Amino acid sequence: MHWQTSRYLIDLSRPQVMAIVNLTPDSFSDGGEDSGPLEAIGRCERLLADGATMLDLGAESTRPGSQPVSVEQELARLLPVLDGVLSLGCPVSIDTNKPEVMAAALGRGADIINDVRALRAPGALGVVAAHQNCGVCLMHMRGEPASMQDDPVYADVVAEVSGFLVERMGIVEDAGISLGRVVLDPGIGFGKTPSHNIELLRRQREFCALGRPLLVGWSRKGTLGLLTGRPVHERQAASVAAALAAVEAGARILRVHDVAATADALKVWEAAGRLAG
Ligand code: HH2
Repeated sequence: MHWQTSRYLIDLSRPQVMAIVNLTPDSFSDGGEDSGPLEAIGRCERLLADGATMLDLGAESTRPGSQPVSVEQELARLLPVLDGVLSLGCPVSIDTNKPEVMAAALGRGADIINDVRALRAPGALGVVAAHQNCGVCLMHMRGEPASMQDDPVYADVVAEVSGFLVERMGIVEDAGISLGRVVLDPGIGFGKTPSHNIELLRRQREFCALGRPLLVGWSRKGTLGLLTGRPVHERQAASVAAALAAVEAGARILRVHDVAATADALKVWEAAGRLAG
């Protein structure tokens, strides 16, 4: 299975490590690490050396309770880093839900739009459709980041998330975006309780059956804190375990903070698969 993006046709026969690069002062687990664009670009180089196969740049936090930032602020954080990483030889994804930011980033050469709103913001669909071949990640989110964790209720979380993703695939295809450009994400922690998140992992194969590759982001999230009793910076082992469980259940792209640990774990997982096979 492949993923068409602006500059790269990504082969997903092996799981890919998408490195999270938060350019925000308020991200829930790694905000404020970089003091400027040059430091952020240097961090991206290290993430690639550690085994990342793509970068996901985000300049607006979407953690539970976070507040939106203006287009100008998001672009001011994003574009200097984007310009610096486009020459690093890997697909560059932009984590944004604003059509203006999507248009500017795609105009500069970004490969992928990773949208936690699945192109639902007015104008977003048109921006991505107007681009010939950029990739897009459609993620499920119930509600808004500011309030999405206020007691979300589902009759069957897997069925409802699947239904949403199928509907979004139909809408993007009708807008002229071929499905070869699309990957799907159940949106761990976005309007879901810990038991919903665990159910999404237990029954993850049902999302694989939707016909497009699955991207998942378990890294350092609250459900892992609940399972282990650990604060956000002590969730590396839990994050790697969740990533491997997701790969075992068919996920093909892992959105992670702890790149080296995840890449090492994948090497062992792949070797074990070869031995077993
Ligand atoms: N999670 C976050 C942000 N973007 N995109 C996708 N496709 N899937 C996810 O699970 C996902 C995402 C939240 O995590 P993080 O980037 O670490 O935090 P913040 O939004 O505070 O920057």
